[in-house]
Parts: sequence; C-alpha cells; structure tokens
Amino acid sequence: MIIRPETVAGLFCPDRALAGLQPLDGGHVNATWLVRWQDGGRAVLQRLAPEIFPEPCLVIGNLETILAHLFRAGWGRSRGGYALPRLLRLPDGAPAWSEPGGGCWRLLTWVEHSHAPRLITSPSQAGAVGRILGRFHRDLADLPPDCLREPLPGFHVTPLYLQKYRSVLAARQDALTREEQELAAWIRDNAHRADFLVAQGGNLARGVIHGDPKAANILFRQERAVALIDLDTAGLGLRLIDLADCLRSCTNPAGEEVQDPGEVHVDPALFCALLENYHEQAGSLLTDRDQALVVEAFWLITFELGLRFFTDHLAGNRYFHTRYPGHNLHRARVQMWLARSIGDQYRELDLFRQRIMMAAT
Ligand code: GN1
Ligand code: MG
Repeated sequence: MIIRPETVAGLFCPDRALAGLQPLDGGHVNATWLVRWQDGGRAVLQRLAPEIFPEPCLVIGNLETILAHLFRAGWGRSRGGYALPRLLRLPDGAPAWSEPGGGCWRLLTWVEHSHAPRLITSPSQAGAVGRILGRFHRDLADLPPDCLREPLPGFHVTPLYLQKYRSVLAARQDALTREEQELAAWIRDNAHRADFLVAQGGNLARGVIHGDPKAANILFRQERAVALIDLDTAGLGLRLIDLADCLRSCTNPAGEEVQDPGEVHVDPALFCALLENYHEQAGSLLTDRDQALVVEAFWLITFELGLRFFTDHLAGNRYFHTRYPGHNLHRARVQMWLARSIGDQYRELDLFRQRIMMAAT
C-alpha cells in the first residue's frame, strides 16, 4: 500500500487545510517534505526509512529527550539564541505515526527564516558551524547516558564497514571497472588504518553526539548557524567522531556532490575557523588523546564514508538514495579525493591543530 504524504500530514493536523507539499532532497536515507498550510504555516514531514531504522520508536524517543534537554539549556527560547524544531503530535498525543508496513512518520516545526547552505565556503560560516557543534556537545554533556538508546549499533565502527565491504566484494561476479579498481586499491592500501579509533579504548571522550553533523543538517540565518537538524543518528558516541565528520563535510568547499572530484580539497582557513570555534565551546570536553587525533580522525571518517558509498554501489545501491546510475560510485570517489587531500595536507593541518589547541590552554 502506497501512503501519500498529504494523507499523513492530514492525520497530524486534521483541522488545517493543506496548501501544498514539496520534497526536500537534502538527505540520502529518509524521505522528507516541506508542508505548507493555507494559514501560512509550514512544517517538515519525514518518513524514517524502515530498512535503516528498524526501531523508529527508539529514534523518536531519543529525539524527544534531546529536544527537551536542549530546550532546558535555552535552545529555542530567545530570538538571538539557537533555534529548536518541535515535534508536532497526532491528535491522540503520539509523537509519530506508524504505517502498517513499518515506516514511521513524524512532523517537525519549520525553523523560520533559515536555510541549509549545503556548501560551507567562508571562514565565518565554518566558524559558526564549529560553534554550534561545540555548543551542542556542551549543552548535552550533562544528560545522563542511560536516557538515550543506540539508534544504529556499530554506526561509526570503521572495521565493521570494512568487513561488510570485503564480503560484498567477494560476492561480486563481474570484473571491476577501472574506477572501481582504483577505489578497491585505495581501500586495500589504507585498510590498516581502519581500526585506530577502536584501538584507543577508553582514552577518548564519550558523550551525546549528533552522528551526522554535515552542512545540509545545519540551518543558517545569514552567516549565523542557528539550528542542528536531523537528529536521527544522535546518541552516545565519541565526540571526536562528530568533530571529524563535521570537518569532513564543512571544510571542503566543493562539497560531497561536486561533479569533478579533482576540485575537492580541504581549505585550511575553513579548517582553522571550524576547529577554533568548536574548541572555544567544547575544547575542555575533549581528552588530550582526542586532541592529538583530530586530523587522523578527520581522515578516518572520510575514508569510512568513501568505503560506505563504494560498498553500497557494489551491493546495488540499497542504502543511500541515488539520482543516477553510478551515483554512489561517484560519491565514493569524491570522498577518496578528499581523504587524499587530507593526506597531502596532513602536516600543515596538524600544525594548525596544535597551534589552536595550545593557544586555548
Ligand atoms: C547519510 O541521510 P543523511 O543524508 O542525513 C548518512 C550519514 C552520511 C551522509 C553523507 C543514517 O545522511 O552517515 O554521513 O549520508 N546517514 C545514515 O551525506 O547513514
Ligand atoms: Mg542523517
């Protein structure tokens, strides 16, 4: 049975007349629409992908807990502060609607006068990104860990992705194309670095992390980052991973979807602005070991995403939505180029990192 988003919007708000619905295409796994009502109101309707989030109640529960905690910390209250979307409820008070086949729908308020820039190109934007992520970590640092459940077990455990990749590759019947061979060689040559975070044991700081702090999940008003959205992956994790993933997405001004992977690079000015501002807000929440590993983690999370895109390409594009044949292969190549750029700039970036962290102590 196909469920129309218009029908679901009507279930949440039976008294409001719908003016229109428009797909929002920022995400690769869930389906999202902007809902407009005739009274001028707007909201964001989402269907969580059941193949990826088999326990949607857990995700919604985490979301409610995090939103409530951030609200207590002052988010969503004053005009000049950080904004916070609210979950709109069904008439019976439930925070989400489950369709018979397992998909789970929710409706969130629209953050007015905001946009998600997709590409971060100026140090002032990168600084704003670092600030909001640091603030997010800081304001959630006192949330008792047992309040949240793990949304996606093993989500950022790189060796598990490597294992899956190897079994998908082994099952491949056809010979690899030239581009595929290049990716396979890149993965083979770097696989020995995949488990360095896992090997750190308890030396890294754990806390509530966003899990996907990419540019498309950060809402801006002009140059100010005002909200972090898409909290489905939020849960307990390594803060270093969040910081690294944010660096991955927000310091490559060409972005993840650039046509020519040759344009991909790390802009040191964006790197410094993001890290400096993150550090101002949350530096004290990182351990010395976290701080020393920032550039290595930045490389690793980029390698991991390249590996995930490539594995999905080999497995028939079952996880990430694609818009054209070979899309996930192309995305994997972009991340490979970014990882190479991090490698080429490693010493320079690590020197900047040391300077920023020393200046702060
Ligand atoms: C996916 O769905 P979306 O676009 O928010 C993915 C992230 C990746 C990101 C890359 C649950 O996020 O891990 O970093 O694509 N989310 C999930 O753009 O796998
Ligand atoms: Mg996401």
